[in-house]
Formats: sequence, structure tokens, C-alpha cells
Amino acid sequence: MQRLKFLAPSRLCSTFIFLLVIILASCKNKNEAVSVLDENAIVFKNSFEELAGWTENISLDTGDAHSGHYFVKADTTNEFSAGYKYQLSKITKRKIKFIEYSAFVCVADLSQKGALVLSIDDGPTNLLWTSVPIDQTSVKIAGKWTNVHEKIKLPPNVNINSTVKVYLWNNKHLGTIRGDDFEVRFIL
Ligand SMILES: [Ca+2]
Repeated sequence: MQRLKFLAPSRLCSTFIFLLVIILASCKNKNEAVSVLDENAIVFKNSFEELAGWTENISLDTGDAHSGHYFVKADTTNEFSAGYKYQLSKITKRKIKFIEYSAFVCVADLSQKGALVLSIDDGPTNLLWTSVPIDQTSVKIAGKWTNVHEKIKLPPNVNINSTVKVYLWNNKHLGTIRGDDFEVRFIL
């Protein structure tokens, strides 16, 4: 604090504004990444707009996105997209009853098949694996962004050390499945 005495008023003002901008930017990012909707739901969202340059994940791409410029993809060489991965103990200490997960997806050809996967693992042990199919049952128009979603009840074997993952899977290794605006909602 002693050093502040030697800063000119204009320098102090600039320093304060700089710190305020950093704090506000930090708060903004937190709100975008996770928000507590009410006492009974916690939601995580990602539009993939702020990952460029911060990750070497090759599934990030830019172009005709659902929001902004960036999206993730699962294609012929990378069957899994970037996605959500978080341990339940870091989300809440309360009991989670349901998980709702969703994404906007887009395929160029309706013959493409894939899935939006929800996986819950405890270390190397898979406790739950489920998915929303990405095919003609869920996507009706090629080249159009379509919302796919599912709500599941957590089985009793899921514990606080379990890790939840949500990602795209191009299980046939055909074409490109694009994904944007992922959302994972925990209902308490
Ligand atoms: Ca986006």
C-alpha cells in the first residue's frame, strides 16, 4: 500500500480503471460459463466464442456457426468433438436429480449419423452412457441448425466423484457433424 503514495492521481485512476475492467471481464465470463438459475438448477453453457487461441483442440472451427463465428465439429478423422467435462463435486454438494443436456447441431447430408453423448464415469468405470441420435429422426433439414436435447434421471450409483461428459460423436466417421451452443443443466 505504501507504493500507492508515489503514484500520480492520473496514474492511480488509470490503474483502477484497468483493474475494474479485468474484474468485470472476469465476472462476465463466469456468468456465461455457469449460472445458478434458482435454488434448484445450475446450468453450464458454451457458444465456443472464447476458445480460439486458448486451446489446441482441433475440433474448434469457424464459419457458419449457430451463434457468433465458432463451433465444434466431429468429422472423419476426429470422431469426438470438444465438449463438457466436469466432476460433480465441483458443481454442487447437493443431490442432483436430473441432467438435461442439449446442443444445436448441423449436418450437410441427412444420411450422416452421429450422437450427442452424455457419459458419466467414476475413474475408469462407466456408470451411465446415453445419447441423442443425430440422424433423420432428429434432424429434418440438411444444412440447418437443429436443437437436440434429452433429460435423464441420475441412477443411484452416480456419486460426487463422478465426472460428467457431453460431446458430439461421429460414430460412422462419415462427413462432418457441427455443434454449437451446448448446454448442460443440473436439476437439484
Ligand atoms: Ca458459437
